Amino acid sequence: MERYPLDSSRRDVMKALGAGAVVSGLGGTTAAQTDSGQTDGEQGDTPSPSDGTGTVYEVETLIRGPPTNQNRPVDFFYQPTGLHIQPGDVIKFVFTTPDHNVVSYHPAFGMRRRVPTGVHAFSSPLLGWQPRSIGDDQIEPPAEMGGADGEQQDSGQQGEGGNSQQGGGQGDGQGDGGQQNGGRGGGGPREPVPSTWLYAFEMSGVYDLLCSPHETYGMAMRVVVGDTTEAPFETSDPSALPEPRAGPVELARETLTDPALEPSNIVEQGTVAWESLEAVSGQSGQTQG
Ligand SMILES: [Cu+2]
Repeated sequence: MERYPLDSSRRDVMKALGAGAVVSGLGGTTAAQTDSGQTDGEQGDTPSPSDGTGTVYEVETLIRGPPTNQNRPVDFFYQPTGLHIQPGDVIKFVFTTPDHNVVSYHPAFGMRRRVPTGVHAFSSPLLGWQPRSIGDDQIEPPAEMGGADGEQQDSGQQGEGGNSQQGGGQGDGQGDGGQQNGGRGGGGPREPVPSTWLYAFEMSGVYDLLCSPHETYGMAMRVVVGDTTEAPFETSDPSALPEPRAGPVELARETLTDPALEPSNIVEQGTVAWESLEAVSGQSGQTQG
């Protein structure tokens, strides 16, 4: 897990706020509060990485084949899939592979609440790369997705987002955030520049997050903020979850009830990698549909 010194985290937050869409996506609990909050007036007391004064953690959106479950074309996942942070810390979502988002399980979205009571609904825009990964005239999904570690770079789809279908929120969210990550070379084929999105977790508790396009493929994650490992919702028994319609649906149920994502285990481990999930490592043989 990468950590950033406080100064750099402040810069990131400011940058994201400048992008505009982030503000509207954040609702009440904004990164701005983190930025304006604890950092000033604390001279002389250098914050340590774990004291919750705005430490920035990175979570990547990844795609990797072959799939660890036959009911998905490839694995779509957040890395890490479980993360323990402190109140006031920020997660910087880096869209290393494109076309994902970050959404809270919240009644406002028609789902049963899986974030602490009092937390407003929040969602990132659908984010990805500049240039876009999928041509606007493409109909079928890519035959081969992933090869996770940046291999998409030579897929040759430089799509030239010229007359794009919808600017919408997506356009706003991109831009700024990503530029720091990728060298904008001159000349040759343009390399994808991942977008980034930040969210500050102010309230202690267990947060379940999903990617709307890939929830059915299991793309979900859990953040434990502070030392509250008691979740008011089911975390370990798929059969005790509410109606799938209220979420989590399909393979996200498997992800979020995996023993590796038990809140107490996340707190103990600090970070839980996708590969640590039983459903992924195959220990439990859950891969037959
Ligand atoms: Cu996704």
